[in-house]
Amino acid sequence: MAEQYWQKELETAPRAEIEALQLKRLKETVEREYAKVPIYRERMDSTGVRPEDIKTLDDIRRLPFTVKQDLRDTYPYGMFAVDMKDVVRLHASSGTTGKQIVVGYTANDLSVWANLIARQLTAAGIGKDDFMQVAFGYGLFTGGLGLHDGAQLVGTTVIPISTGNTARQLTVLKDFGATAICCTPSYAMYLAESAEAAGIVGDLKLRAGIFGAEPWTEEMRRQIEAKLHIKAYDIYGLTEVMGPGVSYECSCQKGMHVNEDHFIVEIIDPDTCEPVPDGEYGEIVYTSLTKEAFPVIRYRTRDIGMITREPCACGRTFARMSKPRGRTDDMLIIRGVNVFPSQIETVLINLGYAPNYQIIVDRVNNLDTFEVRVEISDENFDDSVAALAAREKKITEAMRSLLGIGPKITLVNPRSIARSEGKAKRVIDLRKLTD
Ligand code: DLL
Repeated sequence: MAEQYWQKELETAPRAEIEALQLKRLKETVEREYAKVPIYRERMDSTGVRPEDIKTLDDIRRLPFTVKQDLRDTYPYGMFAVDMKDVVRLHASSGTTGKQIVVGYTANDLSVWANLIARQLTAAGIGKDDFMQVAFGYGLFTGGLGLHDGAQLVGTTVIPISTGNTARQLTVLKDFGATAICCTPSYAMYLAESAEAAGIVGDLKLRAGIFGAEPWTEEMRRQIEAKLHIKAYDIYGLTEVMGPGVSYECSCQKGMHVNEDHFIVEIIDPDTCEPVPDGEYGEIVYTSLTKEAFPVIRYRTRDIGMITREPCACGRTFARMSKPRGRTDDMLIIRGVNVFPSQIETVLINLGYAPNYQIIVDRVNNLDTFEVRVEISDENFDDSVAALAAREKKITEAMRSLLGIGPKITLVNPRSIARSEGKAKRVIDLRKLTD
């Protein structure tokens, strides 16, 4: 029965109850980690904090942060808190920003994870009657198996297609009658364009999509929803903290509910590491409260977002996290101006372009150059050179008024920007090669 994954009493509990549960679990987790993970014990000893010093939730601030480098330094199993014989599965990050990291799960961890995905699917109205196409990558990436286990738990008919082969994805979507799909939002956009081109959108039974694993804007959500005639839900997570399902959207689509019975979220100023008030942007930090094999204390995600603890119209009282605006390491500093790819995307979609773009930054004679390549649609393909130049100018000006800096815009042919089956690569920063 799907209803069992809607834990009304817990998910709508008064904040004081949620926080009491968090404090109890925080104390347990800190004790366990102090006893079992040398790096946590050494850090706590060196700052003079002991597990018994955690008396209130605010005392979390006394605990040291964990960063990705710690996971690399202890690679592969140095931060595991259980004996390897109790670890039943491993996953790993893609390693695109350096050496890969590996994380593990006990049977109980997998069960908690599947339950949290089931909670999310239930909130999105996905259950027994649904056919869910899991087009996230399987294997070491957490997306495929993470969504798979939760979808199976709520009793959907799971279609474990994994990534790639767009023609086959479309055939399966249509012939197997998928009612829900999960993948990256950029791949959803590509599937939508391909379904339009094949003229099969009207034959699809899709009604919901679960998308995440990369930043995407509200504008992009609306485009995907309109093209595929579905409701698109955001899901957030990261390998180090669990995988997908750390937070998720309900049908209000007003931020992602953090699964606060299993995680504590904090927002900090990335420079000073001081807490940032609710409603203000900062770096998102997560502490796991129940994970056995790979617990984390104050993990700095490098994602930029904000949280609110105001109750949601759905009745849930778990804190909500904004869509991450990007990562601290995605933020481009161009001629001294901070630029997030999501800002570029917003301007493009508001001007009627599809979110198919690439940002190219370089340094020539010590000056940053800033170019955005934007795909035109088939309808605009025949525009005259003068009309295209006018379009480019209009985009440059719109970006200048938002960012304070105007990129060179180059309109490129339809479908000429490479599509990704997983996370989209939006930025090419050539300065990193020349620095
Ligand atoms: O991307 C886990 C995942 C799989 C999440 C499927 C959602 C769906 P990693 O490969 O470790 O794990 O990448 C984690 O991706 O720190 C964010 O920068 C980004 N990210 C994940 N979800 C979202 C989202 C998976 N909904 C990194 N919006 C995170 C924006 C996201 N960025």
